[in-house]
Amino acid sequence: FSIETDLRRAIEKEELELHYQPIMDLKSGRVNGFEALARWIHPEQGFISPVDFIPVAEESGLIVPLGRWAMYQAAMTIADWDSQIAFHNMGSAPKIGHADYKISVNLSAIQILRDDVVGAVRDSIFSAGVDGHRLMLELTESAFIDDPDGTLKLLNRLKSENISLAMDDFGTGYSNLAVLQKLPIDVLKIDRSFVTDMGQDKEKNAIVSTILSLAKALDMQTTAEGIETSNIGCALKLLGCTFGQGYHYAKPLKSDEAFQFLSNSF
Ligand code: G
Ligand code: G
Ligand code: MN
Ligand code: NA
Repeated sequence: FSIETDLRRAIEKEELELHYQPIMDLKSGRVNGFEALARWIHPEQGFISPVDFIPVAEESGLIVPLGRWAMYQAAMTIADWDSQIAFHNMGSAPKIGHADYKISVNLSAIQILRDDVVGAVRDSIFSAGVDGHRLMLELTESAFIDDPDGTLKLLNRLKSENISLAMDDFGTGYSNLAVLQKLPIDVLKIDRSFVTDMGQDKEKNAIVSTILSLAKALDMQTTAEGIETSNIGCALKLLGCTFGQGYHYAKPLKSDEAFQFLSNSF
């Protein structure tokens, strides 16, 4: 069996689905949004992890249709959940959900080089009829290695479409602070390798505190990834981290479970 051949078919036949991991506003305790994570249920092989198929998609160029599919799916999900919430809240039953959550989609560095990302994003938000700021794109520092000027231009064009932007896995890559200062990034996502055991590890705790101060100086919000205990969540809230994501709140959820989670967060 070949991942590449089967992945081409999987994208056409809709064997892929997006799961959604809640991202919490640490101050209010409400859901701020969800990170969309691709899942592949292969008819014979069963579950295949994105850790295995995303690299193949990147090498083969299939990341372009896969990335477009993910953006479109995420935008349609926002439209679907919005209309379910609006419909429910017209009635007299207790209100559910809230109107301004975001869904974020991971963007691979190769997509930036090979696809017209602005065109793809425009198609998605236009088809779904949702405002650009509801869709967040997560990119990693590696996107700046091959073409820093092109990537900066792309981010500025996305921002002029009102798209929300996050820097993913921050702290693990090539952190050029001079470049970071120029980027129209809304959120810095602190990599989970620093967060998960910051309780037992003074150095990791210091790294997280430093990233939080840096983000504050640059007027960016922050998301800590990989929060697995309530103690770490509380500590991060006290340190001024804006958002939190991790198994302590929820793992990535199927679409209907994610909608339930949102409904319960009024
Ligand atoms: O849940 P987790 O095992 O899902 O994800 C593993 C990795 O796969 C993460 O680094 C995540 O960023 C990446 N990933 C998941 N879905 C997508 C996607 O739709 N596009 C890209 N480019 N990466 C994804
Ligand atoms: O690389 P990126 O940050 O896009 O990928 C997120 C990855 O982290 C996904 O594989 C997701 O399933 C995983 N993840 C999310 N929350 C936790 C957590 O609390 N602990 C661990 N170990 N992994 C997590
Ligand atoms: Mn991510
Ligand atoms: Na990450």
